[in-house]
Amino acid sequence: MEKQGRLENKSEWLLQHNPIHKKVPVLVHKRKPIAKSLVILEYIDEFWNKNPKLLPEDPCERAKVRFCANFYDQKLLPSIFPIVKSSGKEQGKAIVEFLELLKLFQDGLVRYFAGKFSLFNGDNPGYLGIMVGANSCNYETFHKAVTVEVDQEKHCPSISWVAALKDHPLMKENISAHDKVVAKMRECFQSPQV
Ligand SMILES: N[C@@H](CCC(=O)N[C@@H](CS)C(=O)NCC(=O)O)C(=O)O
Repeated sequence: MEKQGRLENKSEWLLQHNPIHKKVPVLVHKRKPIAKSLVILEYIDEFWNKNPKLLPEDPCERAKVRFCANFYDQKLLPSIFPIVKSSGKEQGKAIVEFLELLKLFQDGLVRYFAGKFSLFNGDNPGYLGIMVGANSCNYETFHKAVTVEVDQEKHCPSISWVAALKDHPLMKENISAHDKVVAKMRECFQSPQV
């Protein structure tokens, strides 16, 4: 098993509660484990069934939001690991591939939602907002830990959405402290650049 980006010494608890993927997050509710971020969000939305819901009511809008969240989870996030695991030319190539996927994601949001879409559902982050926010609100820690910086103006037109998410009290409450995350990332990635 590759070391970088992996949790070492997985606990008995994790192996018991998520024996298939052996990954976090896992939500245990009523003694039953529910694994995978997006599955957990859908479970919360359905179990508590409170308004505003995390997913939109309209089936077509729901499908679009789910599609984008899946792309983010399955394509965009995994494309970060090759950046972390490489250096020099290889890292340059990994960055280009990541930026192509980032562009596809951002253009897709604009096209899919015709400028009307927001990562918020009412006052709070929705399904896609939570997924994007939980990872992107920490982008500065990634820059610091991996010493790779992306030109935001050029590559991240959606950075204003991320800034809005970062400013939200729920995100502020739940995003871990910058220095702590940088230290953890360095430890996990064992980046040759740092
Ligand atoms: N798409 C999955 C990603 C889960 C995932 O990759 N979790 C990482 C931590 S962020 C993990 O547990 N890694 C351990 C490993 O890969 O062995 C989700 O959102 O639940």
